[in-house]
Amino acid sequence: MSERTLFIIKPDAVSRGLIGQIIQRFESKGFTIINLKMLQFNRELATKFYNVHKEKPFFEELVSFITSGPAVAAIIEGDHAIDATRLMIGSTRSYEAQPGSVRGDFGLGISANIIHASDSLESFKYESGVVFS
Ligand code: 3AN
Repeated sequence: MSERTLFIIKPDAVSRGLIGQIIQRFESKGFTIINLKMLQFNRELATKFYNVHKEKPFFEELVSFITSGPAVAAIIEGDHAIDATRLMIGSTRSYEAQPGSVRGDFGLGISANIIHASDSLESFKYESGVVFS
């Protein structure tokens, strides 16, 4: 079942020069890149993007981190893209993410955790609308 998902390479990964290595993993896995762009989140865009987390205690940290530097957004397509991508990015807390996953191989942080990916079709529709409109 071919579907699309969105991932965001976060400012920590961009500043560390990991864009190429991260995108390559998704290409090597067999996904097709449908859309790709570099962007700078401002507060307004970040607040909209992270709307589901607005009541969470870490919301401010989240907004402040995602706006701290440029990010890269990608829409990819392939079989089971949403679930496969979530598996490939690894657990939210990078220090406990499986080696072999993007977070497991490249990061240690929670807010600064290298990559975001939509966790459902509904999130994909919402998040890709926010980032690519
Ligand atoms: P994921 O990105 O793995 O789907 P979510 O949706 O639970 O994780 O959280 C969204 C983002 O919020 C995470 N990517 C992470 O950057 C941040 N986050 C989650 N939990 C915490 C926390 N306890 N402290 C700081 N930031 C957090």
